[in-house]
Amino acid sequence: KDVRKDREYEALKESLRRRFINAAHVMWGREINELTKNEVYQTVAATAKQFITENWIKTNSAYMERGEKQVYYFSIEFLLGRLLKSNLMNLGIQDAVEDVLAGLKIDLSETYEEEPDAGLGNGGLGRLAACFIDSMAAHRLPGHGCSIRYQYGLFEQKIVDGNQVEIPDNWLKNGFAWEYRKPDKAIDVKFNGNAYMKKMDDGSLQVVYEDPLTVMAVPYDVPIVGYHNSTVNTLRLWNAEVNRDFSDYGMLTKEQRKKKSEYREFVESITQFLYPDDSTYDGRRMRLIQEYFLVSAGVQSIVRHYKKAGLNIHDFAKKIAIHINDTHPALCVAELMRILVDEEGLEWNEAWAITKNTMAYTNHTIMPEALEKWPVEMFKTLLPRIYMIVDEINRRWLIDVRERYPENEGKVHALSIIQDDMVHMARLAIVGSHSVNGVAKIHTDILKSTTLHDFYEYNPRLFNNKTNGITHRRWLMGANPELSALIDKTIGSHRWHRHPEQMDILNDMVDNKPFLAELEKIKKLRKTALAAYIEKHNGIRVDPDTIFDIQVKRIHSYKRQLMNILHIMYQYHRLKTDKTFTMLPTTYFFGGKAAPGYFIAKETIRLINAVAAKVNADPETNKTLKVVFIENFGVSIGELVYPAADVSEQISTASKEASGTGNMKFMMNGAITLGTLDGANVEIREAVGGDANCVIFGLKAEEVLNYYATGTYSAWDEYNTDPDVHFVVDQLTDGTYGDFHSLFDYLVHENDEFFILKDFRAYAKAHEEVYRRYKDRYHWLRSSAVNIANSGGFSSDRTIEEYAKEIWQVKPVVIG
Ligand code: DL6
Repeated sequence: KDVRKDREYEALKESLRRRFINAAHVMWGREINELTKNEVYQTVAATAKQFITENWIKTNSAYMERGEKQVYYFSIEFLLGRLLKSNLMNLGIQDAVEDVLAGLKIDLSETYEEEPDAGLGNGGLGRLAACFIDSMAAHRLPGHGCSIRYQYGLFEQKIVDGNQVEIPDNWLKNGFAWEYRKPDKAIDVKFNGNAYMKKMDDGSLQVVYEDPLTVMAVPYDVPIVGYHNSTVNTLRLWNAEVNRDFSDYGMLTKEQRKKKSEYREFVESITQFLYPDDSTYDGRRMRLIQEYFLVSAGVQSIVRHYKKAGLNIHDFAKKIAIHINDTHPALCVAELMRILVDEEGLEWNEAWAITKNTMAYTNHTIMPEALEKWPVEMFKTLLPRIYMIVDEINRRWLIDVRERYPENEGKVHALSIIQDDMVHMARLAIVGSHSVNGVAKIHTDILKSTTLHDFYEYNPRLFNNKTNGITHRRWLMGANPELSALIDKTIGSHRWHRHPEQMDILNDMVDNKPFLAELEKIKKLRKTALAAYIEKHNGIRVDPDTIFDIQVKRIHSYKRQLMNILHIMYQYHRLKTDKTFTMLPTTYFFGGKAAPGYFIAKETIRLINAVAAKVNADPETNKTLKVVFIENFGVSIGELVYPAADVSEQISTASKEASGTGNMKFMMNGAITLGTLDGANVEIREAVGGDANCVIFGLKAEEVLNYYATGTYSAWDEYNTDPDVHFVVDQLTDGTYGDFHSLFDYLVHENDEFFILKDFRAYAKAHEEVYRRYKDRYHWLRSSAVNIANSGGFSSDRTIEEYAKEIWQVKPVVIG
């Protein structure tokens, strides 16, 4: 059997070698040894695509022929990162490609570095969407992504003199190796103009939509490869282009030319940036344009494909599920109604039943500023027909509400989709869906009891929880191959690759000293790799024998990077002034981007870098305490960072982090969570058997919500009652690190909206607890092993199975 396997492997290598050399000839007209590194990367991708496309074609025809229900996951963000490594892994040819390239004196791991991160998202929400499409393909589910092909991804972050500077992320400059442009599948999307109902001769009413501005949406399809199966699903990214009848300028007058070029400029701006500047009216309007562009192109193309398959429009909801990922694609509700009523001629009631049964919505935040709403005037001008539909949905909905709550205009106010001249997108998504879910147990509970309480009370059955997950293939098998190999060896099988919950077999090994020793070695290896990266990129030497305490995520006040750095300032002060103070040598890492217009977040970055500069330069203490800000944190750097952590900082103000997913990536790689009882931390704590294997501190969600409700929190009192807090906060203005009046005022005079001062003392104690545990090497490693063993439930494979069964009712389709 082994001989046969060897032969098969040799044959695979030979076929890969031929395909690779052939691809180089076709693409570049040159020999391999003449290619640049980037050309090598593109050639390896082209070689992989030869395997992928065969299965892609098979998958698409199977879906078309068998007519099984399909899911479309609409998300304005898909934070894919790089695809070469995961595609090779999913195809099962990673080792063979590595061997073939080595034979040609090419290093595959260097080749990976040539791929730009597809940064079509800004954080957890977009990365979740990327994990979900990976898991759908791995589970053979007919599930596709639908998003925008932004010309520029999330900005590249540079740190200049301690400050964040944003550089446009021109990720497409060398092309995107994985996309396929499909101009024949383009869709017209209409904006502006005039819409009204016209009475016809027979007395019926007909919609008229005059003088719209038409934009052509061209799909770029990206294959999404299933893990060791033949499924290849599709992520469809829409690009805005000038319309087909956009003729050349030759015959036009000056005025007409000007109009044409303004039109071109407008169209091209639609898919230019991931985040239009939302501090201006025009920026916000552009975001609404993007949302409708995505929704209209996506839903129209689904209906067109559906009809092409010969299916009956009345059965639409039996065959199609559309997922609304956060409020950005909420207009899917109105767009499907438009198509069903205006184009397919269905009665309103039937169209509404189909729409509701098709749509499902996920809420990802309770932060009020992220619950989108649009001024009626902006909405109506931009989307006149869609506004009429939303208005009618709301009119009918409020009839039901008033019937249910007679004489209760308070309820009408709380539930109305259009209220105070604003269109509320979450409300539209809820009213138009058959399922509303939160992303962690505590988050769903808060939605029910607080944020969406009125909707929950109206229809409790609508609400359900689906705790987030991450793909263990990227975040463990890909990012930490040594740990993955140790798990294979220890469990004695690869079955956990497909069934990550089987990692719980490792619970039998958590007291096994040789196993723990191997775990320790692997952690050291990963810490050394991160240290080498930091030395190269930051010029800072860090010692892998110190504790690696890491907080990487978007910089946001509620995530409380500020509390972390204040605590480091406190430790530094104690080290310098108090001979009795002891701590274990620690390297603190921060990484994350601040929104360009978010002043406090940018000030926090500036403070972290100011503290780092001072502390790292102090020979008296820098063996014990170092601080590193990792520039331009994103998916690929994350793959290096998560496996290297000893301590995972998850310190958001309780109730504010809907779930978090970084917490899961750290846990799966054996870091111990130091966190509040917020988001999925609560379930991580449960999974590892309570406080023995994580360190929990701080205010509970009920306490936080109670402070908000009663307005009884006083940061001023905290500042004045705890001398350590007082001292460290004063350092923001006394010149120790520079001038940070901004942060001082935010904490002391603007009442510290995320309870940093209140939780400071408990946070400091939690660090002492970490040191106490870390000193006991055996118990620390045991905890690390317990975290790994119980992380399988946080794989997005589990999450996706729940969505498939409980929300979408879709089943796997076996290809091949
Ligand atoms: O559900 C994915 C992710 C959660 O893990 C984070 O806790 C949550 O903050 C994030 N939500 C958003 C929504 N927009 N905002 N703010 O990004 O979703």
